[in-house]
Parts: sequence; C-alpha cells; structure tokens
Amino acid sequence: MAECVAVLTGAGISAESGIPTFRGQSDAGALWRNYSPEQLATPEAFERDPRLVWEWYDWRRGCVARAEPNAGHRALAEFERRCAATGRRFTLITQNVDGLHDRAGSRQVVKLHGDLWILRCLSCGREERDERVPLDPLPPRCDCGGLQRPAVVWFGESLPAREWACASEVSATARMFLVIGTSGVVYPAAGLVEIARQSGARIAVVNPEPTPLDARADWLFRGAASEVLARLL
Ligand code: BV8
Ligand code: ZN
Repeated sequence: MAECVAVLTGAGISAESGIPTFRGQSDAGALWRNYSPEQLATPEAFERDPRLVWEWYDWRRGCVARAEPNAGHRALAEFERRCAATGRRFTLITQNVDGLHDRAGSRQVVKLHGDLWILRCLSCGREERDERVPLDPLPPRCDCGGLQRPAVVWFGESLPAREWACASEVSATARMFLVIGTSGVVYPAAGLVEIARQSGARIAVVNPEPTPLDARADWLFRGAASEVLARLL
C-alpha cells in the first residue's frame, strides 16, 4: 500500500491569515456581537433569525476575502506535491469553511463542514458559488425565490456523507496523521484522530496550546502552524 499521509486542519491554521478562530484565546475571535459560534451556527438560529445569522457569515466572508493563505497553508500544498512526486497518497481533511487551502494550491481537500462561498437554496436545493462581499440583499435569495443558506454544516446537522466516508477511509489507512490547528472538541471530526491511531498511524499534533488530542500524539509540536510546518517540510 503506497504510504498514505493524512492531515486534519482546524481554524488554527487560518489564524495567521487573520481569520478569528472559534474558541481562540483572544475573545475577539470567538465572539461576534457577543454571540458564540454555537449560538449562531445552528438550524434553529437560522430559522429564528436568518438575517442575523447571515450578517455573521457575511462578516466572516469579508474577513476571508481580505485574507491571504499563510505559510502553513502553502507548506501543506507543497507537502501534497512532494507526496505525489514520490508516489505517496496525501489527503487534506479540513474542518474549515474558508477555502484558504484551495487558494494555497492544495488539490485533495476534503471539506467536512462545507464551504462559506457556496449558497444552498432551502426551496429547490440548488447550490451555487457566490463570492460577492458584501452580499446584497441579506438574506440572499435563489432565482426560484427561495431563501438561501450558507452551504456549511451547522451544529446538530450531519456531515456530508461522501466527505465523511472519504475522511474515515483515509484516516483508517494513513501511516502518518498530522493534526494541525484544531482544539479537538468538535465531533465527529475530532474522532478521526482516534480512527487513525487505532489503525496504527503515527500521530503528530501541531498547536501552540494544549488540546485533548495531545494524549494521542506520538509527536507534539508546541508552536504556530506556519513555523512548524515550514520546519517539518
Ligand atoms: C453532529 C461549520 C449529529 C460552520 C462547524 C448537542 C447538540 C447537538 C450536537 C452536539 C451536542 N453536543 C455535542 C454535539 C456534537 C457537535 C459537537 O461536537 N459540539 C461540540 C461544540 C461539543 N457536533 C455536531 O453537531 C456535528 N454534527 O454531531 O450531528 C448528527 C448525527 C447523525 C445524524 C444527524 C445529526 C456538526 C459539527 C460541525 C459544526 N460546524 N463549522 C461554520 O464554520 O460556520 S464547527 C466549527 O468548529 C468549525 O468548523 C471549526 O473548524 C470547528 C472546530 O473548531 P476548530 O477548528 O478546532 O477551531 P477552534 O477555534 O476550536 O480551535 C482553534 C485551535 O487552533 C486552538 O486549539 C488554537 O490553540 C489553535 N491555534 C491558534 N493559532 C494557531 C493554532 N494552531 C496552529 N497555528 C496557529 N497559529
Ligand atoms: Zn431555489
């Protein structure tokens, strides 16, 4: 079996691009108008106040539109190229919805929690990529007149079946599993680390702060993704 490298990234890898994390130390990141992500990223919140939830996503889309991929994103894209050149299978699994891995040149990206730039119509189900910032009007509407939502996975919603199946299979066959910039509190994504470990993968964790995943790490790199990944490369 060609050696298989898998990577799981979280909001921390985009922190150095200026994108606030969800549970970051800097409160500014975790809260927006005093709401926590767990209060806004839910079907109930959208049902109750679609405009408020869209104002949060429109703000985040603006942050991402002004951001650039950082050296951590670019190192993972280079890692993928080197694995391809040496016949190793490389898969990047991300919890992030910002699309910065794609902009950095990563090709094999499994988006577990969807994509900030894609809108889904609640009436006809059509999905379309819309990169306008700001969106006007808010909330946006489909050509069919239906209300559109961000095509992301909210709390209490199941992950897209194809992406979850791919991420689970890759994690169960990886020889090397890199966990970068995630607090490891959101499931089922965080459970991929245990799947990899149970299947005999060596686990490396990259994070400036301690996380519950550290206990499973064979290697623990206490530092920022951009510095550690550049060194690892
Ligand atoms: C599911 C997309 C069930 C949207 C996100 C009660 C009710 C309902 C569900 C639950 C419940 N209790 C538990 C659950 C399960 C729930 C869950 O896990 N909750 C947590 C909070 C306890 N999970 C779900 O609901 C999932 N669905 O379970 O469905 C089901 C099952 C079957 C059938 C039907 C239904 C769905 C979870 C997905 C939610 N969507 N995002 C959006 O983005 O708007 S989650 C959100 O958190 C983001 O995706 C984010 O990526 C993810 C995880 O956060 P992290 O990426 O880890 O980011 P965080 O800020 O936490 O940490 C950043 C880390 O980076 C830190 O450690 C920091 O130290 C580090 N860092 C900082 N700087 C750097 C750095 N690292 C490296 N370099 C740096 N420079
Ligand atoms: Zn529609």
